[in-house]
Amino acid sequence: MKRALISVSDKDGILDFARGLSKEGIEILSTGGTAKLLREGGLTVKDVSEVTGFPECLDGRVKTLHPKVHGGILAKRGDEDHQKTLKDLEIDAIDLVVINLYPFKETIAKEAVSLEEAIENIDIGGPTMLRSAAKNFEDVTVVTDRRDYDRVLKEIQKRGDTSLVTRYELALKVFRETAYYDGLIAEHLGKNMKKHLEEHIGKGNTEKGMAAGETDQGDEADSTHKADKAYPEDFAFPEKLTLPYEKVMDLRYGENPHQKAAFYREAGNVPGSLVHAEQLQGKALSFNNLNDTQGALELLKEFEKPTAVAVKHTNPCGVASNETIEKAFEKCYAADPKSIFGGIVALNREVDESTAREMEEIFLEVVVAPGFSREALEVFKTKKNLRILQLPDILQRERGMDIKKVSGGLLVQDKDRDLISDSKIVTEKAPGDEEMKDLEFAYKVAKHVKSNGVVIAKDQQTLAIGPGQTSRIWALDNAIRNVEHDLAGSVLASDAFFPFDDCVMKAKEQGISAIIQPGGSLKDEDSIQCCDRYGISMVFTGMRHFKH
Ligand code: 93A
Repeated sequence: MKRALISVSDKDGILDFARGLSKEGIEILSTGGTAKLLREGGLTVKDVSEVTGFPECLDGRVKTLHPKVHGGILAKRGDEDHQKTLKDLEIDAIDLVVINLYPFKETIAKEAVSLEEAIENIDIGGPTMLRSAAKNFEDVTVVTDRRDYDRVLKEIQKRGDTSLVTRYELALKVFRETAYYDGLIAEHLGKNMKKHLEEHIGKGNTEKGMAAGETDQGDEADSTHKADKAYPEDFAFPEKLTLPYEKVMDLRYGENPHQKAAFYREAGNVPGSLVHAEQLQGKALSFNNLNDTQGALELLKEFEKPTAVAVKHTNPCGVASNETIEKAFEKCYAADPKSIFGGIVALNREVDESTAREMEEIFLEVVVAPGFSREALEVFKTKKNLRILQLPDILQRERGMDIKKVSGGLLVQDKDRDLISDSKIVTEKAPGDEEMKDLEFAYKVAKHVKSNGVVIAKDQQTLAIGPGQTSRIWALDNAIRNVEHDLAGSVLASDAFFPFDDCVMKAKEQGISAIIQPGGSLKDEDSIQCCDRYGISMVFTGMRHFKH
C-alpha cells in the first residue's frame, strides 16, 4: 500500500489514522479542509489539485472529479493494459480511499432548512470516489466509517495491506452507505417538493413552469388532528422507493427467542415517533415491547383528553379518558384487570406519584408517557425490570406511508389518519349527547383493534373488546363472554359493517343502547330495522377501519 486519498467532512479521528498511515510510509493525498487539518497536525500531505493539475473550483463542487483520481482508483493492478494506460497517462495508483460524505442528514435535520442549503450538502465527488474504490475492492481499500480506522490501520501495520475479506466487507458497506445517502436525498426532496418549490417561486424562480402545489410527490404539511388530508387528490406513490433506514439497535431476539431481530429508524421521522422514546429505566426493550408500544401509541394519538391505553399483543385491552391521568389509568385498568397483566401502558400526560403507585401494583412490561414526575420515577425504581419510556411529543402524529412486508415486496398505503367521513344517524332514535361522545370514543378504539374488531364502552371507558376474529359475531361473542361488567346502557362500535342483524340482536340482549359502524352492507336495512324494533340508536360513519 503506497498511496492514500483522504477527504472527510467528519474529521473526528482522522489525524490519528493519517499519522498511523504516514508512519507506514504511505503517501497522503487530500482535499482542502482535510489537507489543512492534517498539515496542522504535522503531516506531509499532497493536495489533490497538485495531482490533477486542476484547481478545486466552483465553490468546491469540483475537487476530485478527475481521471487522475478515478483512473488511479479504478485501474486493475493485475491487468497489463490497465497498468500500461496508467503509465502512458501518468496516473499514479491510489490504494486506499478514506472518505465520509457531506453531512446531508444533519443538514436536513435542521429546522426550516432551505433548498439551497440542502442541495449544497449533496456530495457528488465523495460518493463517486467511494463507488470507484468499492468497485475495485480486489485491489483498493475503502473506508467510509470512522469506526473502521483502527481495524484497517492495524491490518496495514501487521501485513502491509488489508485482507481481501476486509476489502470486500468495506466495499459492501460503501454501497449500502451511498444507497442510504441517495435514499435520504430522494426522500427529502420528495417530501419537501411543495415547500421547496414555493420557496423558489418566492424568489421569482418560476422559469421551470411548475407552480408550487401543482404536483406534489410528498405529503402536505402536518396539521393537528383528523380531517386533514395526508395527500393531495392527485397524489401518486413514486415508481421507485428509496427507503433510507439505519439501525437503532440489535434486539435480543425477535417475536420468539429463536428469531434474530434489530430495530431500524427511518430518515425524516417526526418527534413523537417510537424511535424518539428515551428509556429511563428497565430491561432492554424487546421486539414485542416495541411492537406493542407502537400499537399503544397509535391509539393514544387519537385522544386529546387525559387518556390511558393498555395493550396486549398489539390489541388494546383497556382504554379510558378522564379528567385526570390518574383517574384515566384507574378506569383503563378496571376495564380489564386480567389482560393488562404483562401489558404495555401508554398515557398522554405526565405520570405523577399516585398514578405510578397504582401501576407499581401490576406486572407491566412497558410504561410510556410524555413525562414522569421525580416522585413517580422514585416509585418505579423499586421495579427494576419495568421499562419506562419518555416520549415528549407523544401526541404528534406521523405522516407518510404505512408499509407492510409481503414476500418479495412491500404493500404501501397512506396512514389511516381520519376517523369518520360522513356521520349519519340511520335509526328512528338518535343517540343522546353522552352516548354520542361514547360512540366516538368507542369508534376510535375500534379503529385500532385487529379486524374483525368490536368495542363496547361507557363513560369514556372500554368495557369489553373483541379483537381479531374471522367472523364479526364471534368478535362480539368473545368480547361479551370475557367481560365482568354490566353492559346495560353501553355503546357498541364495529370497525366494519354488520353483514347481518345478528350483532344488533346480541347487543339488545346485553342492553346496549347505541351502535356505531361504517355502514355499507347490502343488508344494512336489516340491522337498521332490528335497531328500530329494540329502540337502539345507530350511527353510520361512512369510513371503515380494517386493521390487520
Ligand atoms: O462538492 S463535491 O461533491 N465535489 C468533489 O469533487 C468532492 N471531492 C470530495 N464534494 C467532494 N468531496 C467531499 O469533500 C468529500 O466527500 C468530503 O466530505 C469533503 C471534504 O472536503 P474538505 O477536505 O475540503 O473538508
